[in-house]
Amino acid sequence: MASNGSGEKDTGIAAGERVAIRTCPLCEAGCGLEITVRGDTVTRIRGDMNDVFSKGYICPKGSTLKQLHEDPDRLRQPLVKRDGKHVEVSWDEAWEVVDRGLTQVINTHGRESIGAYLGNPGAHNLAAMTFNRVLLSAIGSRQRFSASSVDQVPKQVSAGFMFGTPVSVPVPDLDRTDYLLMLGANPYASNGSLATAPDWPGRLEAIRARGGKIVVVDPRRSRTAESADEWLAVRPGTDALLLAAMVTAVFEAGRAEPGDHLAGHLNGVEEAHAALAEFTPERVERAVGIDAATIRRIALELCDAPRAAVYGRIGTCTVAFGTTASWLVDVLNVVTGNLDIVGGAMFPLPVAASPTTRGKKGIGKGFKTGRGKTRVRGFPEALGEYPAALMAEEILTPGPGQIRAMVVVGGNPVRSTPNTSQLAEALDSLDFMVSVDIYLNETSRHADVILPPPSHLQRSHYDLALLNFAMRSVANYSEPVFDLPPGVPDEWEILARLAGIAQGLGAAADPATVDDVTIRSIIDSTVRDDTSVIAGRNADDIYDALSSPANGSLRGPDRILDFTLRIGPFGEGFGANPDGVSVAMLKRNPHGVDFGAMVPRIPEALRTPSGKIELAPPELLADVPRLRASLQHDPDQVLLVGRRHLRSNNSWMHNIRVLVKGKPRCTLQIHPDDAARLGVVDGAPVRVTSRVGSVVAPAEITDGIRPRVVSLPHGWGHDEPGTRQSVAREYAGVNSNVLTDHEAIDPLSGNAVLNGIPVSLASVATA
Ligand SMILES: Nc1nc2c(c(=O)[nH]1)N[C@H]1C(S)=C(S)[C@@H](COP(=O)(O)OP(=O)(O)OC[C@H]3O[C@@H](n4cnc5c(=O)[nH]c(N)nc54)[C@H](O)[C@@H]3O)O[C@H]1N2
Ligand SMILES: Nc1nc2c(c(=O)[nH]1)N[C@H]1C(S)=C(S)[C@@H](COP(=O)(O)OP(=O)(O)OC[C@H]3O[C@@H](n4cnc5c(=O)[nH]c(N)nc54)[C@H](O)[C@@H]3O)O[C@H]1N2
Ligand code: SF4
Ligand SMILES: [Mo]
Repeated sequence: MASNGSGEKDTGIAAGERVAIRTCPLCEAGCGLEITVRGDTVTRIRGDMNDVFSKGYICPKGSTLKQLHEDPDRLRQPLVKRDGKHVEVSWDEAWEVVDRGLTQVINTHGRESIGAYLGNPGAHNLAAMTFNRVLLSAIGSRQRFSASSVDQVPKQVSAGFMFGTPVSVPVPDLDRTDYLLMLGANPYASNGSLATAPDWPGRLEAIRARGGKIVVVDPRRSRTAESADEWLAVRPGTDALLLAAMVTAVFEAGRAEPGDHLAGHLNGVEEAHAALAEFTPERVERAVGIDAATIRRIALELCDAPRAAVYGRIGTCTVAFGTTASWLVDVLNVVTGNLDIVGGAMFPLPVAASPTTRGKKGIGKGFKTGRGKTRVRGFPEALGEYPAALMAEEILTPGPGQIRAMVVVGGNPVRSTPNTSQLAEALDSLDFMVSVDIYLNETSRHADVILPPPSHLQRSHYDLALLNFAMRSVANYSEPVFDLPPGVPDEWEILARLAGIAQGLGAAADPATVDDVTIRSIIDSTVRDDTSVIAGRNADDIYDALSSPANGSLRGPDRILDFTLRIGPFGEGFGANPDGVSVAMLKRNPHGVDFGAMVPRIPEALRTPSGKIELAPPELLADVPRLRASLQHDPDQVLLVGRRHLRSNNSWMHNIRVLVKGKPRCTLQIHPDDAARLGVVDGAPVRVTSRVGSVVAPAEITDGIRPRVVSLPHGWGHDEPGTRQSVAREYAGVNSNVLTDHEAIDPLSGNAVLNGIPVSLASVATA
């Protein structure tokens, strides 16, 4: 039985009940949950008051892990498609079908004909964080795609160029800042992203309560904009121009002062200034839709505030200038003197070993893109992946290397990537497809086999990815709340067995063997790394220390995690620091361990070849002409943007009734002037048409949006035939990614353009 976790004396726990402490895996906030259990039933979920980071905070999604666990539509058994219908089969049968399907495609068309798409829940999932890469290397194809290229790749590319690694992302030090300029983020709905902290709303309110200021740049008056001091209704897709003008305004005012702490650690200040000088506030104001005086004022407020931070997210990433905007966020942080200061934009120090703590301090190999090119149009790779937007053409275009089989792990690209009609057609044309997913949904319905991992409450948890971006150096390990029933594989075992099959080990491939080979190779490379705490140690000794009964006989993700924690900056170091962090130590501290707020990390955190911050990476300077061209625009063009709601989680929590009931949320937000011109009233159906598709959604007339901008949330459209999400079907909504265009891609990162889509509108009544 999984341990009871809490050592606390608890009120309200009845006889026969136990309490389990667990981190919520649903979003990046990583809140601690206190889960009360009777037998095999969850009786209550509330915030863990003793969690070192979240201190009891929880949003409405957190407690629905109970409903998710109990959802009768959640798959418990593998499904195989027979005569066009998915039927339940035994695990052995499913593995036979997978082995036949994958092996045949590999034998006939080669490994490059296997594509893989990894979805967002993998970033919140220890099994996926440790075994997806094992699976990818076992497949051995470069046709790799993920939700990253409909999300944060631009920020990772700009961070890579500037600071040396794709996780060297500065995050706003919310708890100590006096001024926050926030672009394209709505943490009141999202709970924050690439800047991990529970209770963003509370942290934002605290900034204002201590006399600080918050400015929000968003075409919509989001809940976050509403609670801010100032809302700047930017024209979609123009944040890069806005930021360039702010940087220029700082230089023109003679206020560019990166600070003594960065002296000697900066390259390219003058080059950046020169390249951006043409983008004066006056030159950009019409395109951006914010007047020049305001642009100058905000830029100087950033200089004047004792401690300020600039932060950009989805609305700055999923646009045509995603990488440029992400770069300029940090250029602005630097020139206003706010990078790497307490209360500014700082580099987290994650507890588990990470690219910013491994290797030689202060210098590194740096970061490159374009180490491969897509087969069809020669689009460059970024972060070892190709753009998800180009997945369909790689499947549909004949020729050597054409994708003939897909492996999808925890992703719903038929709802989350651009031009989903094209992608659905592409998936239907495959020779074979396997989905590792908990639901039969819009994507997995195309799969020949669906392999369901167990419930989130049946696995261990550590936020290996998202704690790289955390505002405090915290570590929480969660044991499974419920044990797995006999014969049911854990998610890592599914991934490891898939890897074994892809390697040719057959349907009976043993996950334990794959696991052993994996941990041994990680240990081997680390003992050979002379910067590591276990440099020169005997690899077998390290292996034994991890795997022994005295260490809990760890296997799978837990063993890899233990290793990663022990060699990290706060780690136990395999004896070097006996009080340091390990899985065992975290098990003794179920509410987490807190090593404190962020600390200045320049130059130690840098991994650029120069050992300096590169403020003017050549790749970004080369893109300035395209930025200049974007000053030309049609002011009458209607542009579509997205939005999130606190009770949604991308496409996949819509089967939980408590989260979807109430007023329909999949509405088209439209300004009263635009509604009047169209002649539509609130609630009336509006046809939205883009270059690639068309949908009809009900109008929600609101002055909380810029004129000529409309907004539709993504992740809806749950009325496809052959899916098994009965609640979601009742609240189907429409799929906004029918409208987004697979041709619209940020050239520097390959990220899809999901905001600022040119559309036309028509009243359905008059059409
Ligand atoms: N409740 C909930 N929480 C979530 C998620 C969810 O689906 N639901 N998803 C999670 C995931 S995967 C992520 S990546 C994060 C994302 O977290 P956030 O980045 O905070 O995402 P959003 O809430 O979509 O906020 C993006 C904002 O950008 C605005 N916007 C659109 N276009 C532009 C533009 O061109 N410029 C500017 N400046 N703004 C623009 C939109 O109006 C919107 O208000 O949220 C995570 N948390
Ligand atoms: N227009 C528009 N499109 C967007 C966005 C936008 O703002 N606007 N946002 C983008 C962003 S930021 C993101 S991250 C992507 C998300 O893109 P995806 O990751 O492709 O989509 P999700 O909706 O998160 O679907 C996750 C899938 O994983 C399954 N799942 C849930 N938990 C688990 C698990 O533990 N294991 C496994 N194996 N499967 C699981 C769910 O059933 C679902 O099928 O969407 C992107 N798409
Ligand atoms: S904010 Fe995110 S992590 Fe916290 S309870 Fe809600 S969904 Fe879970
Ligand atoms: Mo995301």
